[in-house]
Parts: sequence; structure tokens; C-alpha cells
Amino acid sequence: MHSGNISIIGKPNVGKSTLFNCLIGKHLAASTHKPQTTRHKIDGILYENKTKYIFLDTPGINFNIRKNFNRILNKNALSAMFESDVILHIINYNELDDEDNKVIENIRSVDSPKILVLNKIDLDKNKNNLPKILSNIPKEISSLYDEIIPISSKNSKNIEILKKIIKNYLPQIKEKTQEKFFSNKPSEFFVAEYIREACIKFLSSEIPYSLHVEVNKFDDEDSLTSIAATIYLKKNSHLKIVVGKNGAMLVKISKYARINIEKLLDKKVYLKIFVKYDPRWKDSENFLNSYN
Ligand SMILES: Nc1nc2c(ncn2[C@@H]2O[C@H](COP(=O)(O)OP(=O)(O)OP(=O)(O)O)[C@@H](O)[C@H]2O)c(=O)[nH]1
Ligand SMILES: [Mg+2]
Repeated sequence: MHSGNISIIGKPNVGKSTLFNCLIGKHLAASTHKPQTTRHKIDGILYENKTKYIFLDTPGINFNIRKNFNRILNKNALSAMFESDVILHIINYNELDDEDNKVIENIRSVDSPKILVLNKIDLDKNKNNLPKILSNIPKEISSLYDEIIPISSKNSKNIEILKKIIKNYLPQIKEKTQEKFFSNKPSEFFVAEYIREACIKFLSSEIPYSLHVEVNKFDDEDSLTSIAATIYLKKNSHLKIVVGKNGAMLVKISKYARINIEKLLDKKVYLKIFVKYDPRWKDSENFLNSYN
């Protein structure tokens, strides 16, 4: 069997998490229209074609940084490259800007095989653009990569071809048995992520960036999983927005999270979410340490 780590890296918002979910066929990683959605390195395991693919989704690499928090996100994303047998560098199909170039500077020093993935080709209404776009990539950049492939994560276009290409670069191992796990992260992690994803989707721009979710109880019984979680907010004034009129926003967030948790666990879920004001979460050492 072939097996190895494949890291998915790139600047924010190019579709890394969407591709990650598409590759493993499960909604594991939060993916939204807002940049800097992903905070953690997330692994997802796929057994297919006599191959064990261990995909790593990473936070968008953002070099406009002054804050500790962003620095930690970047460190996590970049460190994933060094644990990888293959690196997938994702860009928007028709764009290669300064932010992408900074990622390229970091990739340069890594020995692993590299694949440049041009995502979102479904947006290319004039299909003839693609050959031109490919030939416009400067030779100095294209020569860094072992393969270049245009895809659409949204429409699953060229995803099977991408998996086959990746397989060619993965080492062979003796292992024959398949583990049951689809990730090394515990279920609690995904519960917190679905709640955070719902917040990013339903709340206006600045609030989701300054909140943090913790799972306080996870009782897995035969027919029902009972879960309690808390959303911690950095500003007191955000409390009434997150709860909403007569609790309507919290109901919406809970419903979105519960439906996704039920799909993941394949079980009925009872989910209770609390909302609290905690101005210190972003600087707390525990919190920062959880981002590895
Ligand atoms: N049209 C189109 N949109 C896509 C495609 N892939 C991703 N998107 C959209 O791009 C946006 C960003 O997607 P994400 O998967 O969250 O991007 P990301 O790179 O993980 O972002 P960060 O975690 O913030 O770095 C979302 O609105 C996606 O729906 C694609 O193939 N086609
Ligand atoms: Mg992401």
C-alpha cells in the first residue's frame, strides 16, 4: 500500500479547506467565504486505490502580521510542509500575486515533491483561458513544481486525477489493515469547529474572529450523544448579537452545528451551547498552546 502525509497550503481564502473536504469526502474542515477561517492544522485520512492518504489542512499563510496569534497560525501552516511527503500549493486559478509569491519563497527550501493546484476553474466562464493562464506562469515558478493541475473543489473537477497524481509520489509501506478513524483529532474538536463555522457563516465580519469555542461535556451513549459547549467572546457587547433576538441566532448556530455533528457521528445529538464573555482568551497561554 502507498501511504503518506499531504499538506494543503496557500494564502487565505483560496479554497484549501474546501479541497480538503472534497478529497476525503467528508465535511471535516470549516470552509466559508471569509478569509482566515482555518485556525488549526487538521488531518483527514482517506483509504482509496490501495493508498492511505493523510491530508493536512492548514491555516492560510498571512504575512501581514503583527499579532502573536497570526504568527502561530503561520508557524502551524509552514511546519506542516516539513512533515509532508507531498505539498499541495493552492492558488486561485487566475491569480499569482505577492501573497502567493511569499508562500512560494517558503516552499522553495522544502525538498518534498510539490504540486501547484489552480483552484476555482469553474469560475472560468471562457474555458479557453486555461491554456493561456498555464503558459503565463513564469518558468522560474513552474519549474519549482513537479506537477501543475487546474481543479474545481466546488464541482469536484479533476479531483480523481489529483488523487492519482499524489499516489505516485507517496512511499510504499507494508501496512494492510485499515483504521476506523478518519482523523487523529477527537470528535470534540470537530464539534467546536462546526460551532465556530456557524458563527463565521451567520455573524457579521468582526465577531467570529474574536471568539473561541470550548466543548465542556461530551457524553457518548448508545442512542444519543449529549454535548455542552461554550462560545467565549472577547467583547461584552457581542453577547446580545450572538444570542440574538429571543435567542434566535443561538438557535440557528446550534441547529447548523447539530446537523453536522449528527452527520459526522451518524447518531442523534443533543447540543446545548452557552455564551460567555471572556476578554482574555486570545492571549491566554492555554489557548495559544492549543493551536499546534
Ligand atoms: N467557485 C469556487 N469557489 C470555491 C472553490 N473552492 C473554494 N471556494 C470558495 O472559496 C471560499 C474560501 O474557501 P475555504 O475552503 O474556506 O478557503 P481556505 O483557503 O481554506 O481559507 P482559510 O482557511 O481562510 O485560509 C469559500 O467561499 C468557498 O466556497 C471552487 O473550486 N470554486
Ligand atoms: Mg481553511
